[in-house]
Amino acid sequence: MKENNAPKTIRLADYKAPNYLIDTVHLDVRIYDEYTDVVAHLTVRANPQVPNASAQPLELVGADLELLAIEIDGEAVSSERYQIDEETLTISNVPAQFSLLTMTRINPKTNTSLEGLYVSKGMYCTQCEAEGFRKITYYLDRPDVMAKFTTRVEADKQAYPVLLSNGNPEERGDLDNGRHYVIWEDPFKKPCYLFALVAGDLSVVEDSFVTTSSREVKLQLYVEPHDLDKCDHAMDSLKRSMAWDEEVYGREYDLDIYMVVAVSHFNMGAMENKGLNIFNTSCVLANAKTTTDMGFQRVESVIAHEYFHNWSGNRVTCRDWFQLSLKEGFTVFRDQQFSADMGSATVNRIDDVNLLKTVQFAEDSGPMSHPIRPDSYIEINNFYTTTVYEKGAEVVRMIHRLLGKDGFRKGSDLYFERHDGQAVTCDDFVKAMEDANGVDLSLFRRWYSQAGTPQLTVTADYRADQQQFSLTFEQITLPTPGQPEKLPLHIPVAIGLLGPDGQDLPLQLVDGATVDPANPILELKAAKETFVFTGIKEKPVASVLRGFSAPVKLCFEQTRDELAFLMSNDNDGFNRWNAAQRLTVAVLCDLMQAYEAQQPLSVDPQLMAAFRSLLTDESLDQAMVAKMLELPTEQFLAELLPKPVQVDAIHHAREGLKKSLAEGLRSELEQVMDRCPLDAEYRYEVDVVARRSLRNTCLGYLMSIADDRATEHCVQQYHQATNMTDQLAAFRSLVHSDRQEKQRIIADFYDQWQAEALVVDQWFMVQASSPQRDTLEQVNGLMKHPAFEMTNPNKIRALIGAFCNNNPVNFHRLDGAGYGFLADQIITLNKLNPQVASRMATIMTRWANYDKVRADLIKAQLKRIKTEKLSPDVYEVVTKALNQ
Ligand code: B3K
Ligand code: ZN
Repeated sequence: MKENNAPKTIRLADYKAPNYLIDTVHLDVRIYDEYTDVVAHLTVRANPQVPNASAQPLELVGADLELLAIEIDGEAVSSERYQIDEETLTISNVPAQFSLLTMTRINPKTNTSLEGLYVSKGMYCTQCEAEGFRKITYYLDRPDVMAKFTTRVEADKQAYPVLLSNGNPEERGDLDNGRHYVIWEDPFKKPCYLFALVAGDLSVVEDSFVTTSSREVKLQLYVEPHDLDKCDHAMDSLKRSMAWDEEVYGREYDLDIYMVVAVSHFNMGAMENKGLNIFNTSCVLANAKTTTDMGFQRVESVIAHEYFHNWSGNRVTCRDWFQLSLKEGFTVFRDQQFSADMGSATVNRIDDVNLLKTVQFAEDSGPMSHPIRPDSYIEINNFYTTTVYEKGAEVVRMIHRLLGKDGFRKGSDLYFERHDGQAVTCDDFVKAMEDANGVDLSLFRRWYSQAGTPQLTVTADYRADQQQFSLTFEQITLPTPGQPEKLPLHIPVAIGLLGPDGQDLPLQLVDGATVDPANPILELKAAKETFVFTGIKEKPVASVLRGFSAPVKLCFEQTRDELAFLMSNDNDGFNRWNAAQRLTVAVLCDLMQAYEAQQPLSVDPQLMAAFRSLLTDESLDQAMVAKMLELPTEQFLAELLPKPVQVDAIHHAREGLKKSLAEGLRSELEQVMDRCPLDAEYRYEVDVVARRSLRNTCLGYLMSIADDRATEHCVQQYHQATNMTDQLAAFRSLVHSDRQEKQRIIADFYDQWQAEALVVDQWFMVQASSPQRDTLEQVNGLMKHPAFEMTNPNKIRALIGAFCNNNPVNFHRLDGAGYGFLADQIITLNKLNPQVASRMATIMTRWANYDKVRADLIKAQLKRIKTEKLSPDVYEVVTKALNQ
C-alpha cells in the first residue's frame, strides 16, 4: 500500500522526450559572504521531435532556491503566469522559442548535502550529478537536454583568487570592492550534470600533454598549498591515461585545458565535469610518506576513470538515468583495462573480482537487487551501485570477450562516431557492437534487464573407453524483487583442460567443431548444455571460467588434489589464484565445523604444504604469491557460504587458520621477511609493490602469534618504515593485536600525522576495524575526537563505515549495540547528508542473511529509523529493506 507523502517512483517505461530544449546557458554566479546569487539566461525552444510541444507549459526543476526575478524575452513574467512549488517552476503560455532569465539566491554555506554548490574548507565547489544542478538554478535537469554553457564567476579577489568553470577562460577582470570575475566558455554542448564551478584560494601544479594530432593541452591540478608535494603521481597518471586512450581506443582529448581540483568534503571518489574534474582529496593526493601502495593504485585508476569519461560519458552521454551503466559500466571496464596494462593484470583482475563477489553479489541477492539498467527508482543517487558500475563493467567485458579485441575496437569506434554529441541508451551501445561486427547480441541483451547473479553448476564426466570428457552446464537465476521469473543468459565460459603434465590439451568437440585456441570459450545460451571433448587420453583437470569470464556463481565440485594441481599448474593466473582460494575455503569450512562442535582446530596438511611451497619457491611471481597467501575476508566468506551467516564461526575459523599457518610456517615467513627488506627509497613499481605486499602479508601472519619476537619485529618496522605502506601495515598489525604496546603506538601515529587528513582517516579506519572486543566502545570514543567530523564523508567512511562494513564480528555483536550505533548515525546523517546516510543504511538491508536474533535486532533498528522524517534516499533503502 502506498503511504501518504511517500516519495514517488520513477520508471524507465515512462520515459518521454523533453517538451523543451535549451541551446545556450549564460550563468552569472555572484558569490557573497552571506549568500550566492545566480543569474541564468537560457535560450529555450520547443522540441521539434515532440508533437505539439509548444502548447505545453515549461516545467523547470529547482530545489532550495529563492526566486528573485524572472523574465521572458526581456519582460518580467507576471505572477499569474508562473507557479512555484517545492520542486518546480511552471510557466504557462511560453513562445515556441524565447530567452528566459531567472535570478535565484542560494546558500552554499549551509549546504551539508554536498550536492549543488557548497563550501568545503572555505572553498566553493559543485557536485551536479545526478540531480544537483537544480540546487543552483531552475533548469531542465535531465541528461538529454544538452546546451552550450558560458559561466561568469564573481567573488572577493583576496579570499577567492582562483575562479574556475568548464571549458576555456575567455575573460577576467577586477571589479569594485575588491571583487573580481572570470568568464569561462565551454564549446561543447553538455547536460547540466557536467557543469562545475570552483572558487577558492588554491595552489596549482601545471604540466602539459601533446595529443596525437599535435595539440598541446594544459594540465592543471589545484590543491591546498600544503598538498603541493602530493601531486606528481596524479599528474603522471593523467598523462599516461591520455596516451593510453589514444592508443587503445583512438580517443583524443578535445579542449585546450584539463583541470583537476582536490576537495576534502566529497560524497564519492571524483566527478568527470567537462574540463574541470572535481576530486575527493583521497583520489588525487599521493606521496610515499602519506599514501599506501593501495592509495597510489586508487589515484591512478580514478584519475584514469574520470579522464576516460570525457568520451564515454561526456562526448556520448546518457539519455536518462536508467542508462547510467552506459557510461559507468563502460568507463569502469576502460579503467580496469588501463590498470591491468599499467600493473599486474592478474592481481588487478583478482581484486576486481573479489569486490564483485563480496559486494555486488550481496547486493544482487538482497532487497536492493536491480538490473544494470534499473527499471525504476525513487532516488537515482541510490543507484550508483556496484551493480551499475562493477557488474556493468563485467557485461562490457563479456562483449569484449565475445567479439575479441579487434571486434570490440570496431564496435567502440562505431559507437563514438555514431553518437558523438548525443545522449543515448545502453541499447545503442550494444547495437553499435552488433553492427560493427555483423553479430546478433539479442539474447545477450538480457544481461541489461535481468537482475540477480546466475548460478552455474558444472558437472564433469570422463569416459576412458571413448577418450571423451564432457562438461555439463546448468544455469539458474533465483527470483529478485519484481522479477519472479528468470530466463537463461548468454554466458561466455573461458575454459582449458589440463593434461597430467599440467599443459592445456587441444580442445576438439565431438561434433567436429574446435574451440578457438586464441579465444577458448564455450558460449552458453540455454538452461542446460553439454559439451563433449574427444581425443582425451587421460582424465584431465578442468579449468572453468578462466579470468572470471562471466559474473556468475560457479558451483563445480573438484577434489582438493585437483585444486592443488590447478594451483600450481593452471596457465590462467586468475584460476591458479582461484584454486588456492577454493582450497582455503574448503579448509576454513572444516575449521568452522570444528569451532561449532567445540573441537580443536587442525589445518589440513595439504594446505600447509601448498602454502609452504608458495613461500619457498622464489621463482614464482611474488605479486601472485602475496595474493594467494591472503586469506579471504570475513565479508567474502559471509557472502559465499550458506545462510544464515555464521558470524562467529567464520571469524574464529579464519583467525585460527591464520595463526596455525603462522605457527606451522614461522621460519619460512621470517625468511621471506628477510628476503624482502624495508625499502630505503620508495618506488611505485610492480615488482617493488609486490615485494612490499608479500612482506606485509607475512608480517600479518606472524603478528597473529603476537609473541614478544613477532611484536618486536613489528614495532621495529613501524619505526623504521620509510613509507606509509610499511608503516601502516605494522600499525594495523599492532592495533589489531592484544599487545599493550599498541596504546603508545596509537598516540604516536596520531602525533606524527595529525596534520595529514588522509592519514588520520587511516588512523580511524585501522582502529575501527580491530577485532578486539572493545572496538565499539573505542569507536564511540573516537566519534568525539577533534579530528572526527560528521559533515565530512571521508571521516564517516573511515570510522563508521569501517566499523560497520569491515568488522563483522563486532558490528554483529549479539547484544545489538552495533546495530543501534549505526541506526543513530543514519538518523543524524539523514538530515545532514542524505546520500551518505542512505549508503550507510544499505548495510542494514541484509538482515535476512542472519540468524533470527540478529535479524530481529536489525529490523527493530530499521523500524526506528522509519519513524523519522526521512529523505527520499534513506526512505527508499529502509522501505525496501523492511518490505523484502
Ligand atoms: N559520475 C560520478 C558519480 C556521481 C555520483 C552521484 N551520486 C563519478 C564517476 O563515476 O566517475
Ligand atoms: Zn564514472
